[in-house]
Amino acid sequence: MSTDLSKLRGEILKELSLNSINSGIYAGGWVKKPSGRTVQSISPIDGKNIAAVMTGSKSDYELVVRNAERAYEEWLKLTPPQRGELVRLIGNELRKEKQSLGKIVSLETGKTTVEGEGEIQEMIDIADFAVGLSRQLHGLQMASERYEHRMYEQYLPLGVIGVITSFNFPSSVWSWNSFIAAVVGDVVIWKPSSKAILTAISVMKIVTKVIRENHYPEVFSLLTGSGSEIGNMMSADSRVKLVSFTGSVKSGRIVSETVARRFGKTILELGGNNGSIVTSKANIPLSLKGVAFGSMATAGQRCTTTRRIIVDEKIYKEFVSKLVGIYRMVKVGNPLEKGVLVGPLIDDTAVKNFNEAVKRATKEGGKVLVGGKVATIKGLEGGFFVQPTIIEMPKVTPITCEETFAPILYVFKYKTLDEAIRIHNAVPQGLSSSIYTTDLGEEEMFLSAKGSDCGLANVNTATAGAEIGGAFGGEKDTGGGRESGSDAWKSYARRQTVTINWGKDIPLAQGVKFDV
Ligand code: UN1
Repeated sequence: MSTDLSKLRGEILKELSLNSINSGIYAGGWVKKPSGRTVQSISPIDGKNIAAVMTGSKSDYELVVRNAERAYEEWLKLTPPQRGELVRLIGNELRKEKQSLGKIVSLETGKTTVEGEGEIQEMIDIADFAVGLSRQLHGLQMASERYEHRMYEQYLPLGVIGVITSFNFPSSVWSWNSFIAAVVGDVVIWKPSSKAILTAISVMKIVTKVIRENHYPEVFSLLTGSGSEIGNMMSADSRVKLVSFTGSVKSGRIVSETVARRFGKTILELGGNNGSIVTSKANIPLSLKGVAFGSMATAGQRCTTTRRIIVDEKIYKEFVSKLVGIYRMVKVGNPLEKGVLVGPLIDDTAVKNFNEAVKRATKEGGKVLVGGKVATIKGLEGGFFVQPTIIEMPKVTPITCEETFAPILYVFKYKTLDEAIRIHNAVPQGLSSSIYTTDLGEEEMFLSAKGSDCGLANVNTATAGAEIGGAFGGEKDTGGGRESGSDAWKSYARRQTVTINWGKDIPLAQGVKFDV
């Protein structure tokens, strides 16, 4: 792939059939003149425009919802395995387009080439998972206490659902929700982040081509626009049965309250503030690699990024100094270049937040061990680069309880595992966690009810980098939602308990008699 950005821009736009101005609304077809603002997609690598998108507002919203409702009627005529067949065809097409889509992800979000392609691989993986699932939407059968009665539960589709995604996983999180929801029988309206809008359009072009060529109902729609405007409309609209939201705790709270007022359903994937405990029994080289990946991959902009490590005082000096060494060596720069592991932050606001967090941590008693400053990359002066940063903290302070979307790692020292777990669980968020140890007792303690309070708990691997096969999500301020694998599909369905009397009388439960 070319690392020359101006050349790459032209290549990508051509490969993905993007124009210099694109429609950001798809409702059974691309809407020619959406009624909202035109926004520029900017590459964080050099701060220059890639292409523009005409986004939607209220009138487009109505069009999209009505189209989705019509598509739902058609979708219900297909069986789950037939719906799975569409997802299979989409997965096949994504395999062919993995590189070109990966490039737009890298250009638009600043991910390294392998991470950009990894994003698309995650879509392919969840497509395969959803296809299998389309033949396994199992319910339970219960033993009835009534004679000649049968009881079971079935999972029925919800209808129209809304999926609001963030810039950092700009297409895979959509697919986690949408492919699973689609096989269950739902239809999906996608509100992507305005910071990764071309990725969403490119994905939709591929997905809708498969739909049209194979004559399936238009079950996927795209609705770009302002987060607060479109997000609020979706959250307040009882036609949208479920809103799956990935984003900040602050916005998630508004979505949650608005949807709850109308008794709708939500799946919330909000902030993470993930910690790793490194014990004196850890395999040090393995732990160093795990922490380095967890804290610096995607320039610290994953919900699952390792933001805190809690290290046993017995190995603290050795471990931290080795980690600082790794941080010094890691190459920051153009994420499309070979050997670069840390690309830019998403925009200048993210850089401001980074600077602010470093300043606050220092004020709260922290000592910067490495990094702490904005990075200037030759030839990419307009890009949003910062130095990967380690800050030693004397205790848990307000800034270490916040999620700053940047490569800042706070380091704490502990004496006992109980203390380590206390520090670990002291933050409001509860997404991912890990422990590095070879000691069975330490590992089991971490995984016990007295251990990690997060939705994801890992042993000898990073907080980041989850596979699609598990249910993904977190506790506390992270919002409690579960997406992706395991039985997370149940969130996209309504459960119905069915009782069938196939006898000739009406025996009543609990021995009640009602003879008329
Ligand atoms: C996110 O940051 O919202 O576990 C999702 C990971 C990725 C997904 C992160 N597979 O790091």
